[in-house]
Parts: sequence; C-alpha cells; structure tokens
Amino acid sequence: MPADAVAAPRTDWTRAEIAALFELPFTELVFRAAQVHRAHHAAGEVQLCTLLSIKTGGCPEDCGYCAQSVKADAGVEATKLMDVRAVLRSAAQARDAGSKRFCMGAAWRNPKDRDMPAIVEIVKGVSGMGMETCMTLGMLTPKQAGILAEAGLDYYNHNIDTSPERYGEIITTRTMDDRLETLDHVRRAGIAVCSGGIVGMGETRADRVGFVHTLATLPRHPESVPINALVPIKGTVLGDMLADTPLAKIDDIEFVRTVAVARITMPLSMVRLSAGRESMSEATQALCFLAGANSIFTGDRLLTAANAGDDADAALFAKLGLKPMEAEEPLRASALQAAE
Ligand code: SAM
Ligand code: DTB
Ligand code: SF4
Repeated sequence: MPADAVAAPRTDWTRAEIAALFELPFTELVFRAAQVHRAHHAAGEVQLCTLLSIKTGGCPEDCGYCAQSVKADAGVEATKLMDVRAVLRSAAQARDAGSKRFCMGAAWRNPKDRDMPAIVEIVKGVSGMGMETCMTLGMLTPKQAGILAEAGLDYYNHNIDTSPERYGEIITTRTMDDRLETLDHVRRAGIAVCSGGIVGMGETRADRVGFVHTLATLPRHPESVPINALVPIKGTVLGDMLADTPLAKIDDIEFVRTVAVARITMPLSMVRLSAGRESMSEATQALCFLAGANSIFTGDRLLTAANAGDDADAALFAKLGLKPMEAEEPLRASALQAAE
C-alpha cells in the first residue's frame, strides 16, 4: 500500500492539488481512490440509510434544484411537520427492514423554536430504537444545535451544494457563509457533520474543484459527504433548464471522478452516493463504489423524488458482491478523533 494511501487526513489541500487529481487519467484516479478506500474502510461494505421527509414543501428558500421551494411549480403539496408517532412508526419499519441510520428532512429555511420540542421527541424516539439519527432542518442557531445535541442527535446534514463562486447563481435567499456558519454551530455542539452537494447543475469542472476544496479544507472533514447527481425535476429552475438542453446532464465518468476525488481528499469520511441513482446505470454505480462511495439511501423515495428501490438495490448488491455495513466502523470514529 503506498504511503499516501494511508496518510492522515489533510485539511490544507490547495485547489491546484484537487484540480490535478481531477485531471489524472481516469483509471489511475479510480485506482488511487480505491487504495485510499481500502486503507481506511471495509471496501466490500456499504452503509444503508433510510430517508423520510418529515415536513414537505412550502419552503421559503429559492434553491434552483429543489421541488420543495415555494418558487418551484413541481406539484409538491406543502404539509405541516408530521405527527411524532407517525415518524416513529416509519422509523420502526426502517429498523425492521435492516436500516442502521434514519435521516429526516424538513423543508424549512430554519426550524422555529416552537418546533424544537417535537423534533427532540423524534430524535429521542428514533435513538431509543437503536438507530443512528440524522436530521436536515435548514439553518440552526447555536442554541438549537445545543438542543439537538442534548437530545442525542448523531448527525446533522447541511450541504454546501456547489462552489463558493457558483452558489449565488443557484440560491439567492442565503449565502455559502450562512451555510458554513451552521456547520460550525453543529460541529461545536458535538454533533457529527454530514455535508456535501450536487453535481450536474451545469457547473464547470473548476466549480467541482471548488466544491470539493471547500469541504476538504473545513477545520475538520465532515464525517459524511453526500454526493448527489442532480435529479432534474420539472417545475424547478434547474430541472426546466436541463430539460431544454439534454446534453447538459453530468457525464457519468465526470461524476465518478468527483466521487474519487472526494474519497482521496477526505479519506476517513463516509462518501454517500445520494440522489440520482435511480437514473444511473449499474455500471456507473459500480464504478462509484470502486472509487470509494460507501453509503447509499435505500427505499423507493428520497424526499420527493424517486429512488432506486430495495429490489433494485438487493439485485445490484448481489451482482457486485457488496454487503450492507453492520455499524459504523470503530476504526473510522477513533481515527477522526485522532485527526483533531
Ligand atoms: N431544507 C433543508 C436544507 O436545504 O438544508 C433540508 C432538505 S434539502 C432538500 C437537502 C439537500 O437535498 C439539499 O441541500 C440538496 O443538496 C439535496 N437536493 C434537493 N433537491 C435535489 C435534487 N433535485 N437533486 C439532487 N439533490 C437535491
Ligand atoms: C442529501 O444530500 N440528499 C438527500 C438528503 N441529503 C436529505 C436529499 C435528496 C433529495 C432529492 C430530491 C428530492 O427527493 O426532492
Ligand atoms: Fe428549502 Fe432545503 Fe429545498 Fe432549499 S433545498 S428549497 S432550503 S427544502
């Protein structure tokens, strides 16, 4: 195993170094990423996460990719926060189906303080079932992050989505700095960070470099890095734009390159092959697993969009000889501590 495959995680990556990784011959890049993956993770295992939308639609933010924004006309009905018991019933089903992590998303700019008691009850209830908990509720104050930590929340998902340069073209109702501030509150509260973004929004490779660079130079790498391929939804700004220019869809090889560069630059993190698998070939997904992706969302629905579905995933895992990850690797948790 080459020394750089087992090197401690670095947070001083330069954009030039990251650009140079993207420019490697494809097979060389994937080979290096696979070496890094094997040095730090059980490479034949993939973490299965279940996603539930606990509050759908009617979101005041204007994220150009999202069907849940009030600015979108994607036919998503706005709902209130789900009843706590209904969330817990859904979590119990996920646990019985073998899921180890339950991720809950709300279409909010930020939670209101009056929402927090129900959120706390949900976190305690799902944790009590023996599953890891993850929530994505929008921006948080330091106090709200503290309340979630106290309730026992394991992970908070808050994506930076794209490069700092491109951010303002995709979302105008908040800034990248707002996003980074919430990540800081989450980190300081002692909750593990889940942060990634979306590729295939018509960005340049330089944007993909800037996106990975922002994550890989955070004071500490996110424990989970979701890489979403844009699901182009009719009625959203980006969905409609891409429908008119079909060639704008992200090239599969460039998508795999992004996964590989995330794996090399953030060796200890879980890299999640997130949205977009439903329209991805088995071969592309296999390349992503080879390039170091080791987590997926299961089930036939993401938040509003379709997902690959359990039958398709079971068939793919059988074909590739992959196994569901039993629990988070202790090696990783202790190594992350050591890297502090
Ligand atoms: N409102 C919260 C927020 O924005 O942080 C949580 C929910 S939001 C839907 C979670 C993430 O889903 C977004 O940050 C984005 O990265 C991803 N996402 C949303 N719509 C998507 C789409 N059409 N294709 C791919 N990823 C998408
Ligand atoms: C993430 O990065 N991807 C998930 C999760 N975090 C919350 C959400 C994907 C949403 C895809 C579009 C939809 O279902 O509306
Ligand atoms: Fe709202 Fe999140 Fe969708 Fe943006 S991504 S519109 S914040 S639900």
